[in-house]
This record gives sequence, C-alpha cells and structure tokens, in this order.
Amino acid sequence: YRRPVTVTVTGAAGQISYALLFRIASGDLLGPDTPVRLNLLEVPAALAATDGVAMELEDCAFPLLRSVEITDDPMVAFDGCSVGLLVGARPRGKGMERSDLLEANGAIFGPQGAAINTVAADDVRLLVVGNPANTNALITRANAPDVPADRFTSMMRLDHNRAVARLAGHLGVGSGEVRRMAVWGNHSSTQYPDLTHAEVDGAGVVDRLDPTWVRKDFIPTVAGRGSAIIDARGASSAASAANAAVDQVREWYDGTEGDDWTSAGIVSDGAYGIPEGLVCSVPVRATGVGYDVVRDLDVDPFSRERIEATVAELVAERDAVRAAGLI
Ligand code: NAX
Repeated sequence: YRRPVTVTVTGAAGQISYALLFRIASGDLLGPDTPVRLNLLEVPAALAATDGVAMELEDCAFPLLRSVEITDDPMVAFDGCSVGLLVGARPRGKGMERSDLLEANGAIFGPQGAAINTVAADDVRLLVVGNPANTNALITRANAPDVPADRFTSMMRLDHNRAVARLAGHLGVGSGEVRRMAVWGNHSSTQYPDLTHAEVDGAGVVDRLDPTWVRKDFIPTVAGRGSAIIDARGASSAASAANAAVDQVREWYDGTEGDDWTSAGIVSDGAYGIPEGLVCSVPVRATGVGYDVVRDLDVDPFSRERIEATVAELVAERDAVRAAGLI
C-alpha cells in the first residue's frame, strides 16, 4: 500500500455524495493501492444525515478506507486535503435572483478557498461540482492565492460523457470507440459540445453527420440533458455526476491515454481568446501532473460563435461576483 491520501468531500449528505463516497472508498478514485481518509464537510443541519452515510460506509468494510471525519468546519475538513471534491452548493430557490445565487455561493466557496489556502496539502487538487461550478471554482481560487492555478478545475466531465454517449448511440458504436470529443465553456445550457474533431476508429466523423442533426438534436440534447433527467427522475443527476467526478479525477492523476483528449474546466491562460483567469472548459490532455490545453485546433465559424456565447456567459458571471466583492 501507498500512503493514505486525504480526500475532502463537501455536501457529503447530498445525493451526489451518496453515490460518490462509496466509489472513493472502494478505490475507484485513486486506485486499488491507495488507502483513503475521508473528510466530510456539511452544514450543521445535515451532520446527523452525514453520520448515517458514515455508518453505511463503515458497513461496507472497505479495506482501503482508513478513517471518516465529519465536520461543519472547512478548516477541519480541508486539513491535509490532497483531493477536494467541492460538491455542496446553494441551489437556486424560488424567487431567487441570479445575483442572490452567486452571493450565496460566494459565502460558501470563499471560506472554503481560504481554508484550502491555509490547511490543504501542498499537492492539493480541486474539482468543483457544485453549481454554478465554473464560477464557484473562480471564487475558490480567488480565496486561495497561494495554491497554483492549475490545481483548480470545474466539472465538465458529465457533459463530456453525455456528448460521447450521445454520439456513440447515434452511430451505433461503443462509447469507448469515440475519441477527441470536446465540450467548451460553461456547465450550463450555453455549453458547446463540439463534434468537429471527434473520431471513431481513428477517422473524423463530422462529415458523416447531418449538420441539422448536430445543431438541432445533438447540441441541445447534450446541453439540456440535466433538465431531461430532472423531468424523468424527479431529481437531478446524481450517480452519473458522481461517476463523472471519478472519471475526471482519475484521468487527472493517470493521464489521458494515447493522443486522445477530454474536457475540463480549467483556469484559462488565454488560449482560444478565452479571457485569462476565467474557469472555462476546453479540450485538455491530462499529463499525470496537470492539464495541457489542446492548442491550435481549427475552430470553424459556427464553433467560434458558440464558444464566444458560452464564454460571454462566464464573463458575465465573473463580473457579477467581482461587483459583489466575492473575488
Ligand atoms: P443536494 O442538495 O442533494 O446536496 C447538496 C448538499 O450540500 C446538501 O446536503 C447541503 O446541505 C450541502 N451543503 C450546502 N452548503 C454547504 C456548505 N457550505 N458546506 C458543506 N455542505 C454544504 O445536491 P446534489 O444533487 O448532491 O448536487 C450538488 C451540486 O452539484 C449542486 O450544486 C448541483 O447543481 C451540482 N451539479 C453539478 C454538475 C456538474 O456537472 N458540474 C452535475 C450534477 C449536479 O447538478
């Protein structure tokens, strides 16, 4: 066995965590040789429910699970944290304005960022899942100035996986055969799932696809999948979101296979004209250490327009949290 790794999960009593924690403890996240210490952060009202989840974790007798700590204090939760999964967030309530939502989340991710800055491990890597995920990651980073920019990511892997599965289904191939999918921008309805570079069996597919299907079916279906799940299930995506978080962190550590790529929300370095510092999804290759942006892809005029629209939304969110003094 290697040394135990501390994994912090926020929103630990919520429905995504209910799917996620068991996969972390079983070794899916960090592999079969890495013992895990779980630090679970919740609000005071949900600590009892978190205890219940911890009881179930205990009852699995996972060989890799070394400890479970439950707290409502970010300074305790992030102490020694190497992997932080920031799942807990404030959902939009009835009659809540967008600015109220951003401010409520600023009150969550600001203090968490400050705690991460002070007590997290030097090798900390962070994945923000709680919505608005990209802007919550931006707030977290602004409050953790000593943590290098490449440690902050937002979850776009669920959107990426949805796009892969949708294309595979359409072409009648296995999901594992689809490569070079890209989802750009915000984890919202403006996201741009981009098929222009996608490959099956090493060959581009876009020329085989009906452009009307791409624009009127593929893109809106992928971008609207979250709402479709809510309509069908009466609750938002949980197991698939947990699975995507596992996929994204696992690939971050293991590196991307071959010359494939994936999608992740990362701190922009200005690539593709995306304003520096914005947390925005782009096609990336995980190197095992960090992410390399897949640079110099041809961006056709339709894609350019879609990318600009979703980036504009992220800029508006950034400007709103800046105006509120959250970053
Ligand atoms: P739940 O409402 O089931 O759970 C959220 C939990 O977070 C609650 O138990 C709540 O008490 C806790 N929480 C709130 N404030 C907290 C704080 N300050 N510290 C610690 N815990 C806190 O939501 P769930 O379905 O689990 O979804 C969690 C978040 O993921 C939501 O913001 C949701 O919108 C977002 N999602 C993001 C996705 C992505 O792809 N980036 C996809 C799935 C999901 O919609």
